[in-house]
Order: sequence, then C-alpha cells, then structure tokens
Amino acid sequence: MASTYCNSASPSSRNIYYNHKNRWKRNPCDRYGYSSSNNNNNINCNKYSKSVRARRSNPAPISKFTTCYCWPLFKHDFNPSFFTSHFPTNPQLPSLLLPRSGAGGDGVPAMASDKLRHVDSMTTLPSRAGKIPKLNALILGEALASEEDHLIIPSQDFSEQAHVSSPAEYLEMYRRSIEDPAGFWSDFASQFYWKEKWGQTVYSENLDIRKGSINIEWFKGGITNICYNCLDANIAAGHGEKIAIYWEGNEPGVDATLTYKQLLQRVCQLANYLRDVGVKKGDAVLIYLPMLMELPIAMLACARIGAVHSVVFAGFSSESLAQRIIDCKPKIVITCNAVQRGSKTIYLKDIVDAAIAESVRNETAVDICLTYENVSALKKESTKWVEGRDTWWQDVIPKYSDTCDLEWVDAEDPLFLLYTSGSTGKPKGVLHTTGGYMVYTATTFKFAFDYKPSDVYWCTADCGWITGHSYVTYGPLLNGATVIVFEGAPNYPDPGRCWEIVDKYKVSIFYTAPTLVRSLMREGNEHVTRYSRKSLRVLGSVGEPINPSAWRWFFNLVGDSRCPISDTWWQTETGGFMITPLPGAWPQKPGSATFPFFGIQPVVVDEKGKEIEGECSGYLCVKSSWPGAFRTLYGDHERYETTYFSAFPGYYFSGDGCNRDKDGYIWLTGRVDDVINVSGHRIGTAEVESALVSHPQCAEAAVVGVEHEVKGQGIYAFVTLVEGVPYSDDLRKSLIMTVRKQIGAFAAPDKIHWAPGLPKTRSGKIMRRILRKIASKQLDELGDISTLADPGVVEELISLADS
Ligand code: 6R9
Repeated sequence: MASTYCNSASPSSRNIYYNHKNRWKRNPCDRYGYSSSNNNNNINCNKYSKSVRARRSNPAPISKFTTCYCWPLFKHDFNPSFFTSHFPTNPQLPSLLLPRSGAGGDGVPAMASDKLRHVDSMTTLPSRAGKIPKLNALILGEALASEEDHLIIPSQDFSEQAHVSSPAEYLEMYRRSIEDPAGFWSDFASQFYWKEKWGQTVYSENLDIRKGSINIEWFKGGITNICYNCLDANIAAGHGEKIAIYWEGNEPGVDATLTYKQLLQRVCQLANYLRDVGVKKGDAVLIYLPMLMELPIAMLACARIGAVHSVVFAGFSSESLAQRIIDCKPKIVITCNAVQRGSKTIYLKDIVDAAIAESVRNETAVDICLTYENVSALKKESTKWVEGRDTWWQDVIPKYSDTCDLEWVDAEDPLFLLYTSGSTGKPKGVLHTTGGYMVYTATTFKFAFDYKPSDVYWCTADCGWITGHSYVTYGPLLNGATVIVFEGAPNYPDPGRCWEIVDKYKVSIFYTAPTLVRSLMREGNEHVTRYSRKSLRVLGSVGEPINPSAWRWFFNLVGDSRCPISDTWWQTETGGFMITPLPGAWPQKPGSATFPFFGIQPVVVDEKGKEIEGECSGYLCVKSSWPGAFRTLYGDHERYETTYFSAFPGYYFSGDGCNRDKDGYIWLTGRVDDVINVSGHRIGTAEVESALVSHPQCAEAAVVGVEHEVKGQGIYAFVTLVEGVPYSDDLRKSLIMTVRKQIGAFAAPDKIHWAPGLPKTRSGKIMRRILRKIASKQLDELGDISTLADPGVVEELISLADS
C-alpha cells in the first residue's frame, strides 16, 4: 500500500496538493474495476459512493430505523421515563422519542444492566492502547455515580429562544443527519458562497481498511474560498461595520478593534504580499505568532490565496519548530519579535532564528522570515536580524493594496496542516481540506453555542491549537461573529482578568478549558464575584474531561446558575465538535459531554472491536464520515490508516475511552494510548522520552501521566542514568531544561523519578501499567509482576519514590 498521499512528500516539493493521480490509483473505486485513467473519474466515483451509500443506508426503511443504525438514543440507551421525569419544560414526550417496536422487544428499550461491560484486558488490542482508566472524576475523588442522576435543566426562557429547543427537535434533526447526510449537509453548505456548486456526489467515503484505502471527500468539485465566506460574504450581507475582532493586549487598557471591513483590508494586504514574494496555491506557510490580531489575519491571508497554513503554537521550542519546518518545508515563516505573557517576555524571533538554522542543517532553507514588531514587548532595535532573509511586517505590508483577488479552490483542496502529538516521537501533520471543514465548523459553532448575531464570543484557546483554528477563527467568522482575541495570561495581573474582560466587552459566550477553570477555582470566589458577568449566556469547555466539581463551580459561580455549559468533545483530527450538549435542548449532567452532534455516529467498542450497547465502558469510535474530518496525515497516509482506522476496522478510533450511562449520556474518560493530556494539550510520552534520552547523562526514560489537580494530568518521568552518574538536583533540573528546550515549557516533567532499572517484560517492553501505579502511589494495585524480566526493580523504584 502506498505510503504517501501528497506529492509534497517528496523532499524537493513544497506544494501541498493532493496528488490526484495517485489518489485515483489508490481510490477504492479501483476495486470495483473502474480505471484510474478514465477521464470520467467523477462518474466512476459516483458509482462507488452510491454503492457505499447503499450499504450504509441499507436496509433503511424508516420503520426499521431504530434498529439498523447506530442510534444510541433510540436503540438501547434511551430511557423515555428519564426524560418525562426530568425535563418538565417539555412535559409531553413526543412520539419521536419513544422507542419503536423492535428497539427492545415490545417498545421498551433494552435496558442496560445485563449489558454492562467493562474492558479488563488490553492484550488483544493492536494499537498500543492502555487499559481504560476509571473515570477521571473518580480518581479526583468525586463519586460520579451520585452525579449521574443530577440533572441541570436549561431554563424555559433559554430553551424557547434556542436554535434547538428540546430533545425532540434535536432528535428530529439528528435523525435526518444520519438518514440523509447528503441532503442534511448540502442544506447547510448552501448557506455559503460557492463559485461553482459541488458535483452530484455530495460525499464519498471508505472508513473500512478491509475494503481498501481510507478515503473521505465532501463537496468535491465545489469551488469556494473560506476567507471569502468569513469576510467578503459578511460584508456583502451588510455587516462590514460590525466588529470582527476585539483585541485585548497583555496589559489591561491596551486594546484594538477591527471591523469586518478593516479585517478584510488587512488580510488583503498580507495576501498581496505573500503572492508578491511567490507564495502560490498549495504552498505551505508556517505561522509562529502569539495571540495578536496578526495571527488570524495571517491564517485568512493564506486561505485567500489558497496557501496552506501551518500554525505552530508559540510555546513550542526551536527544536519542535524546526521539526515542523523540516516536515512541511514552508517558503516563508511569519512571526513576531517577542511577546509579553503575564510578566514574562518571550523572545519568539530568537526561537525562530534557532529553528531556521537547525532546518538549514537539515537541508531545508526558509527564504523569508516576516517579522511583526510587537512594540509593547520589544523594540525593533533590540531584535536580532538576519539581513536578506528577515523583513519587518510593518515596513512592507501597509504598502500593499487592501483589495486582493481570491484564489478559488476545490472543496477538497488543503486548507491547513496542524501538527499534533501521537504515540511516537514524530508529530503528525493533520491535514484539513476546505469545503467540509468550512461547513462543519460553522454549523457546530452555531448550534453548540446557540450563537446569535448579537453575541460577543470569547474562546480563550490559542490559535496554535485546533480550538483556535476552528473556534477562534473560522467557525465564528463564518457566522459573522464578534470575537475576542486575548494576548495575555488569564491570571494577569490578577485572577479576575477573565471576568474583567467579560464585563469590558459584554462577552455572552465564554469557551475555555477545565484546567483554567480549576486554576481560577483555587484563587477564591471573590475574583469572580467582584465582576458582574451578567452578559454571559453560554459557557463552554474543551480539551479534557471536566470534573463535576469544576463544572459546578463554573456553572454556579461564573454563570450564576443561568448559563448552560457546552462540554464539547472533539479532536484536532475531527475538525469540529463531535459530542456536545446543545444548550437549549438537553438536560445536562455535570461532567458528561452528553450526545453526538448532527451527523456523528459514535460507537463504543470492546477490546475486540465489537460494538457494545447500553450502559458500558469501552473505546470511543465513530462510524461513517462527517464533513470536518481530517483527510490524511501530511505525507504519511499509511500512518493515518494505521493510527486511526486499523485498531477497530470499520471505524475511526479516537484514542479515547468512554463510559455510556443508563440514559445514553457519554462520559469521556481520557486517552487510552500513550498520549498525555496536560492542561488540555496533547503530549506524546514518546516525545518527552526522546527529549530526555537526548541528555548525555540519561540512559533510558519512561514517561507516564498522573492525575494533577489543576492540569488534569501531569508528566511523571522515570529516568535511568548512564552508569556511574550520581543522582543530583542539578541533574534533575538539567533534564527538565532539556525537555523545555526541545519541546517547550508546557511539556516539562512535573516529577523526575530516579530509576536504576525499569520494569520490563522478557521481550524488553516497558510495563507502563506498573509505572503508572508507582507514580500514583497505588502500590496495592501493582498486579502480577512475576512476568517481569526482573521483578526486583519494582521494589527499588518504590524505595526511590521520594528521593
Ligand atoms: C479539541 C482538542 C483531543 C483530546 C481528545 C480527548 C481530549 C478534548 C474533551 C476531551 C473530554 C472534552 N478532549 N475535549 N476530553 N471532554 N470535552 O482538545 O483537540 O488537542 O487534538 O485533543 O483531548 O482526550 O482525544 P486535541
């Protein structure tokens, strides 16, 4: 099976197009005997996709709907008495909600107790998955069982004004989205501007590795531009004077605004410059910027000319940045000289200089480094400069015209690459395309936050992560929203800063991460209560499971028990929300992400890949594609297939575990692979290990995640030193520095545990299960250690725990 999907996998090429030729060769159409060289590829693929659709919807007479789809709400998990008793604002249970005959025999849904399944052994799972941990909430000492039946019901006022006002309305829409995905998503897609409409085939997909290469396409043949739909289209609709971005600087009182019209002008100037210096459709542009307005401007400028942006979070070290530059080979890097975050100055340009030097050593030159002068952090004069390569943004960009022709692109042309951690040391370049991503981010934004044009929206995420792509930039702007972009730290100059900003801009939708909620919770309620917060109407959470006590604090204190919380489960790979409450529709359970978004068919599978029904614990997978799904890992389609589609053939495997309760609510339990989630940021254990072993005095390292009160998970590293090197605090610090330097400060281990040896099987595999128990001091749960090559190391490790 071919391993590359994009022709840019060739080191000489910088152009990120799909290789259509290869693609057709590898297209499952071939299996049906359609020739790749046939000029009527579309026609052939229509046939193929029809056959896929036929399989998918067959047999789908409406009366059998409840039994032939993955339809958790109808099939086994939906308990009608639960809603009649708990949703008084909607006292009449619509017939739609009642299980059809067949769901559980005589109209009574098959209920859970006999179906309770726990996943005990991981031995058969081929994907390096670890044992599913118990709910984080339990580990945090909160008895979730008692939470399950505690419902938070949206107020009647809220529900009445909401886009989706009741479970019945949700179910009606959800049902259509599953029965008729093409029609459902075409309706939403039609709300955007397409220069040419997509072809007859709305989508084609193969998510089953046993049937050929994995392939997902939506709206293929449709010609559009996401920047046009974010900006020009909103201006044409009469919203040119509406504020697009409120920018709030690190220091209170330093701020700026851009209307939609002004934002378009700024985007056009940069787009014209990029074109002028030779950036073309399909070229990669690397963006390493903090949360200045220039960050979304740069993303949109790339999109406008069909270039593929790759934003690297400006907290990554020069080594990590170099790794990404070497992988995607950008023509140009866009950065700024420095940023002030809280009381700290970070010299970003120095980091970029070091990264480019490292890239050059790896035969990857960067021609231009466009540098924004962030005056409040550092003056031009104090910035190190490489003549001939570096250019000041402010010197060149204002000279360009503020109108710029669009590059119209196919729905399936790449929009961006975003690197994310996997279970090996090499980050994965998640590739999203244009049309499906556009439709999906816009629709999820609108429904999950119940967005209305009068809202002021603030997402605290940085655009260096997927949340900042989909829900700072594209999703909100596609809806014509007013967005806050905040440069600073949420606890600077004091822990009330977030609520000061909420009051200042009258923020009505506030979307953040549990780690921030927990850290603000520790600072005391008075930092919240001294601000009014009365503009707030919807809250959101993302990045990791939110434990019920943080949920309650967020709901009761921040939202004055008035604002529903959209706990949105999704991933870099999914492009947009997958499981999320719709705030006016569902009674909420603190800590549960609730139910799937439209078009999403989540399934819980056991270790053998068998779907589990009813109340259960298992691996969270997704059946069938959705428009926002990633299409490949840049330059490594084989890794895409093995990482996400091979462990459980027929499904997309998320890498997360989950529980489903008796009412069908989904509770995420965290990663089951070797990925740690620190403050909502994904970090591969292998990445940290390889940084540690690069230290000359480190012989071996094994990293595990442990519960952390604020960060959700902390990084715990077992380190074996080179023979004869003594343990010391200086060495500990130097090991931590190595990780900070190679990955970034956010990946620094919280604990270094000296390890004379590591617990290994006879075949040499490190038994992380045992290390996790030692790290979390659950010594009575070590399990059988007799299979270790040297069981004695466990005692030694325990004795060194506090040294
Ligand atoms: C959007 C984002 C994805 C991983 C994902 C899961 C965790 C994200 C969550 C959540 C529970 C939520 N995750 N949202 N877990 N509840 N609401 O964070 O993308 O950086 O790719 O991380 O984050 O473990 O697999 P990404």
